[in-house]
Amino acid sequence: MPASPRVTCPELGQRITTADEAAEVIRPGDTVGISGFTGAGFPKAVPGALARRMEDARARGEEFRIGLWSGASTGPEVDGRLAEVDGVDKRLPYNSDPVMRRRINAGEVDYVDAHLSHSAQQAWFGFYGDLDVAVVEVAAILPNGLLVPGTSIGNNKTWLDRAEKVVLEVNSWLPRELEGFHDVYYGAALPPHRIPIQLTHPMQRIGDPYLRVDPAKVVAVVETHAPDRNSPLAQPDDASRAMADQLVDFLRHEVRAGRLPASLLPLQSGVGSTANAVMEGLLDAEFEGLTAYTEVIQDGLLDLLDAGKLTSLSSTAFGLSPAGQQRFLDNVGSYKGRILLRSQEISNHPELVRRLGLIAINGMIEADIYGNVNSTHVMGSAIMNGIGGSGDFARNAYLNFFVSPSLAKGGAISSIVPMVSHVDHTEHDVHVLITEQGLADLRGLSPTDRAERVIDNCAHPDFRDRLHDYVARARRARPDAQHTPHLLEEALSWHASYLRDGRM
Ligand code: 0RQ
Repeated sequence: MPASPRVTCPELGQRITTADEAAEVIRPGDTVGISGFTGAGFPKAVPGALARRMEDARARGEEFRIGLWSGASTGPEVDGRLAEVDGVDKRLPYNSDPVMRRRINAGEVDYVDAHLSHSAQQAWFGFYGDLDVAVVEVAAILPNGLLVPGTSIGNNKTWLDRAEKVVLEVNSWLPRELEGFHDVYYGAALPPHRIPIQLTHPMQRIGDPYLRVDPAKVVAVVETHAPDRNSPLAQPDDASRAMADQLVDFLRHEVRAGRLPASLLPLQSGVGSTANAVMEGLLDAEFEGLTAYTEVIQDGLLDLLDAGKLTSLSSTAFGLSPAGQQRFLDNVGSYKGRILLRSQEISNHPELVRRLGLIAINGMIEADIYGNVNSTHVMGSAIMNGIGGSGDFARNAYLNFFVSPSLAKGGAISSIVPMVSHVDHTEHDVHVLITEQGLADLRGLSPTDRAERVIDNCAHPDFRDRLHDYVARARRARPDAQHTPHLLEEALSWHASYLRDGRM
């Protein structure tokens, strides 16, 4: 008799234990690699048990902090809870939890904000040091010890391979039908032994449906029954609808010009309400037979799939609202064969993004008049989330878009500035900027032509004159430096003035 319907491997069935006992495996100073990507597939029980141990240690006057690695963002039960008890000294490669964000911005947690496609390989290269424990959520353990992954794969393969000890959480809330939704690539090698990744279509299978683990490393198996915690998405507003319209019109224009096929190219859509609304804009458009090669499945993509506009979609994780999650769970069988989850080193792989020729659509905090984009830092210093996959996709896409309302903070500040306060995507990488005001196609333009177009098409009218005046004065100031004219002191004081005026 198996120990549990979800744990049918006799050897691993013997390691079933409680979350509290499993958490004992983690020692102060350890580095722990957990599953989880955009609120999907994070371990539900062991992090809470670990946080309780940390609190007990603190009550005894002892320090108990760990290094925490994940796929991307997790849920409040992980990042929020561990940050509450001040249990993390180093976090990588992505966070969007507000409590963890506060600790990072207070200088209490070291945050390594890395490209999501880099995290697995850099762990393999040894850039981050050793991994002591992996805590990975799965949907089931098969009789032969293979693992049925859950609602995200993220870095799970790498953490399972690299960690000295492994704790598995088997979550019976996850539909058992998830078996068959995954493609885990096991062909990766380190330079100089790398070979091309033979993927030429978004839905092509190049790996196994299962994760592998050395059973000798599995020190505990914990059974849970708990939902993913995905956040509700803001309803599309007039601004996001206007941005969606801009995007759809532009795609139409590109098809007419013969630069895109009628069914477009595989779509990648970033996180956030704006990026989601833009996807929803495709629902009413004429494009059919769409595909997606992305890292997060937000509701907008599920809508396109349900409407038959999108034929299939490859990702590394779900990132659905509670309503979207319920829709997926209610119809899970109908999505099999149309949704494929991969490791994030494959979903975000530069080689594959370039080969497939993606259309990448991501949110931004601000852009400057020359086309540099800041996706991560508010006023140059405070981290919002992280670069995530935006660099993996944008830099290598066939065509990339960055979208944002033209104003932020209730209209007090402009998202189009003379010089971004932090650069994530350089002017060399950025193709098209979209705000509710309009769209600036920057392809093939010199910096000064870009400046005119960004100001006229994307900046809010309240800021246009000021930005034009900036460029004109910068041009006059340095006749010998006309390529990318700037007034350096003034460029920097643009943001400083927001802080001085108390607008931020
Ligand atoms: O902060 O809630 O404290 O007011 O930034 O802004 O308008 O809600 O926008 O949800 O679309 O997110 C870039 C953050 C946009 C997101 C970003 C403040 C604003 C608010 C959020 P408050 P909105 P969205 C693949 C792709 C990087 C990762 C990525 C992101 C908050 O898209 O994290 O692309 N991208 N990954 O007030 C000051 C400005 C501002 C500003 C916005 N100009 N100045 N604050 N804000 N503009 C997915 C993954 O990688 C997992």
